[in-house]
Amino acid sequence: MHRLPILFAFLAGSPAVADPPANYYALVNQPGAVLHAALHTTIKSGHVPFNYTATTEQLKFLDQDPANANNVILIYARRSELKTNYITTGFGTAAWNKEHLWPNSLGIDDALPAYSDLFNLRPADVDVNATRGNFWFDESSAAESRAVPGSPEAPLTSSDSNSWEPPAMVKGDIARSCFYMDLRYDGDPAESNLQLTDNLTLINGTSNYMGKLTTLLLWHRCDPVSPEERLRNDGVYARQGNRNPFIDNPNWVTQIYGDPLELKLTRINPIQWTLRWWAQLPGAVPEMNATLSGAWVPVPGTPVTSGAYKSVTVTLTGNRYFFHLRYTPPDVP
Ligand SMILES: [Ca+2]
Ligand SMILES: [Ca+2]
Repeated sequence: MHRLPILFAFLAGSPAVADPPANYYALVNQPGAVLHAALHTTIKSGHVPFNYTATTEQLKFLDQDPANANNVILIYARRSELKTNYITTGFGTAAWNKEHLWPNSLGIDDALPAYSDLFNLRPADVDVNATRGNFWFDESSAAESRAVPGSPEAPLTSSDSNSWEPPAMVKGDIARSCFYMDLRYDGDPAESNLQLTDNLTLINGTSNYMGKLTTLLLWHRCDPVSPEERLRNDGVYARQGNRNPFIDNPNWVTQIYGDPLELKLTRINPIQWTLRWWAQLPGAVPEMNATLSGAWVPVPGTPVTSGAYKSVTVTLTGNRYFFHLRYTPPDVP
């Protein structure tokens, strides 16, 4: 089992690829600016959408195999495939088409500019694309008929009866694309208000919801921004005129959506404290470091769920305690 101390994950600054223009995020720094609104306005202005057909040629550039200019890298299969094997209908072992990371049927519905937004499009194997369908992103659950791999042609994926789990090396990229879509599309005239949620019952073909928010926040931490992702951000900016702020400044994710590994301590009397954390963390019960020895142990007691949080009451006497929450990703795939 691999254990990833996400709490301490360091969002390293990558070697500069091409930083955003000096004034690109100027609205954020204006007096009284609200981050979400300022970023929404910033990334909407200058966005000139392609027509959908034209995006194919854009992806051939943006997702080109760095080792072979004749090929693109397929997002879930992680296969280098000939650019010429692009198809618009039908199936084929080698064929690829365009995947909407935020599924078209979940609030995009063929409408520009969201339908052709290059931040949301990736080359994908046609069969894998069909298998992913419009599932939301989440960790695959054994209780919901987990399949490993999610598709025979995508060995690093898994799926279950309602969700899709991509390869680890693109989990963060995909999460940041979803954060971008939520931020970019806020219900302005002729545009949907796309919304990420943990309430999976809201996600259907007649709403604009997509998930799962808490899992995507963890994936953002597990798979930090890479130089390749920053290059792609620059490439999209050069083509459709706007940027993904969550690639330029990964800390904005927490500032807008909160910290999924937040652990809140509330003192209720001289020796008793309540520990509170997000209820929607996937997988098993989180662990915390609550001992002077530094050992990681399961959260003590039986957590009580209330709204968006779980909590336990602990008794602490005589020592200093350090509490950190750790989330351990499942072993699959
Ligand atoms: Ca990545
Ligand atoms: Ca939105």
